[in-house]
Amino acid sequence: MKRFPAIAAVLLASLCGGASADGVGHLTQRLVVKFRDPPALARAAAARKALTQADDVRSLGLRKSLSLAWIRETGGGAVVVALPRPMTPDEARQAARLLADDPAVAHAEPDVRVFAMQAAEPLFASQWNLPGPTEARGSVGGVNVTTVWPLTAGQGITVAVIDTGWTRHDELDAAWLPGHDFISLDPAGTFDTANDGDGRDHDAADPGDWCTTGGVDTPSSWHGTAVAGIIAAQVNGYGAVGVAPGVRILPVRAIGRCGGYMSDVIDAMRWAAGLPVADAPVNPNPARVLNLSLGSAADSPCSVLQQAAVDEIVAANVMIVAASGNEGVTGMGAPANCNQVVAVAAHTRQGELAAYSNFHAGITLTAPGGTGSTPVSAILAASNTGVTGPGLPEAARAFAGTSAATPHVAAAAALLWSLDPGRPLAEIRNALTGAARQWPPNSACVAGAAVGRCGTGMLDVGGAIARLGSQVTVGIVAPAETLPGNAVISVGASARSRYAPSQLAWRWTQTSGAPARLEGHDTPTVRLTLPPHRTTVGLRVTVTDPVGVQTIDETTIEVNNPPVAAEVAPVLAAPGYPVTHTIEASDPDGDEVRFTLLQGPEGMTVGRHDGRLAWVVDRAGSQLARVGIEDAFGLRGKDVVIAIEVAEADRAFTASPLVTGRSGGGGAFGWPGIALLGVALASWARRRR
Ligand SMILES: [Ca+2]
Ligand SMILES: [Ca+2]
Ligand SMILES: [Ca+2]
Ligand SMILES: [Ca+2]
Repeated sequence: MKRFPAIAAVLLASLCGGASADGVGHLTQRLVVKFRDPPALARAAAARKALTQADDVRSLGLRKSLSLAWIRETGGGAVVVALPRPMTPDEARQAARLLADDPAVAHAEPDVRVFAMQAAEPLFASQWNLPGPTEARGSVGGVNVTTVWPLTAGQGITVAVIDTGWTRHDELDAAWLPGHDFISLDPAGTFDTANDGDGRDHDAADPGDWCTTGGVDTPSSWHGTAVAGIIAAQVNGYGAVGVAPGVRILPVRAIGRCGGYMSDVIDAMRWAAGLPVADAPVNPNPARVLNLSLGSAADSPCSVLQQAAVDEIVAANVMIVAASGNEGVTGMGAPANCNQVVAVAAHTRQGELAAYSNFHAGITLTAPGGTGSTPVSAILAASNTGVTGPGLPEAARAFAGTSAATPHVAAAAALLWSLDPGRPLAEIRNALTGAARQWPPNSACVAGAAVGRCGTGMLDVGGAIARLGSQVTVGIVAPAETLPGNAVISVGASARSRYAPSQLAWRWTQTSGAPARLEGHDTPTVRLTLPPHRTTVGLRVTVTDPVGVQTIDETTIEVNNPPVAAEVAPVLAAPGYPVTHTIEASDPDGDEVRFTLLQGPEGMTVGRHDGRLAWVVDRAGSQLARVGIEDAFGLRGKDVVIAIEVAEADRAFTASPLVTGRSGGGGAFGWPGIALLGVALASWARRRR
């Protein structure tokens, strides 16, 4: 058995003080509520709008027996609302659901607290291993986890660190669970390896693992503390931050002075996963992920007993993540070389395979192990000042090796599981391997001795979360009815995502039709000034979440102006004579106008395409005709109503013999200069019979 020593050296200034772990950090006292706004409100003056919204919020609160107060309007036209007290994420979600049930509410969700870890953690700026390569201060080798934190920090998941045990540390005291010490007696009946004066016991505290070989002392490594720190260093305004600062750490001690025994490691693994171990009590906090930053020599195989334990643990849906080893050779010891173990090799800040890292066809992926002894190239990890026994907690030390790479992967698995604890191990593993980024072209993994022996790529936590399936769905709420040209409308979309709407990137674009004017194209609600004439405006919204998962929705808005008829003067007629009258109507879009007779004297017809009314007048008196007009696309205009005055037969007229008329100004017989029938015509008509 051989322990991987931490390549630790430069002591960072011990950063004292700082806040304690922020136990109420995830509470929120706010919701974001989107009302089904009457459109008029959108155009109301700001002050009036605020009053109206405040009233809406108050009455909503009364309806739901929840004291609510208006805070402000969001860019997207939603309203930020204060709750009566701080609520846990679950409570806030329940409150949001309650409000969303109200008919006046289109959407409601908790205003999730977002943490600026960069600002809070003094050493964050040196943690090149955490941001993604395209982020500010990002490095080629970064694991791209900072974008994941607004979503989850790993809450609810336990990671077992099977290592040298725990030490008291401000970064970890809130994360440590009660573990177990599995280091048994040495063959001679001594406690040289255990170094705590006894064999297996319930206390996994790390008494120091200094090792004397050939008369030379290697100082204690505080290896378990460092590995746990890489996973779970807290957001507490002190020191650094871990990959998954919300997870709990189960410290299981299996490595002591100068190493440990594989039999102890196997028992520690079984116990950590919740499987029975003969001389240990049942583990009340089984881990979902086992971190093994340890292993046997690169040429030693996975033993039968070890593989059996691995199989049993994996069958329990627990992931085992193990280091490939630091011998810089082609090969890999146990447990990394056991089937079904996630084997991790180390890459550098630049994405090179680290010179010390073992590489092998069985490697699953690489993660930042760093190099050297300064934070510029190594990984910052929690430590202790003690040279032999424990001294004072030390904020962080530079740490490098496959021991540093492995906990990045274990923490990433915990983050993925925290979002969906029911996921089978294979899906979590596939997400991690599938999303791994390619190494740069000069890496030995791409062009060198290690081709095909570095796994699928470099760990990318954000990508892995995206791989687990797009969680963004978006639906546009657009008016279904046809709208007139130049209308100003708002089109909204609501997104369902693990992220709050304010954390999503919105982009509205027009995909077809005559150009409309878009305002607020990067908010959930876009304001459109429609083009003047008939067209179909294609509209697309693209929503991107912080890890790059993107989804779109599209809609079309029909713009069409109805035909308009000229004003129609009363039509004068005389009984017994054929009459025609043409309705003048036009369409602002230049569309053909179609006419339909809706109501009129018996026998009246209207030309479908020319609007020509024709009928034979049968009796005197006032009558009414109603003609519907629509354009070629079926858009109806205002009905044309025609008053018909039929005079007595013997009444004298002085007019043209033609009994025709045109409504509106274009006709020859416009009202009041109307002269429709004449005596001459009447006589002529009678003669023809
Ligand atoms: Ca002991
Ligand atoms: Ca002990
Ligand atoms: Ca910290
Ligand atoms: Ca039209």
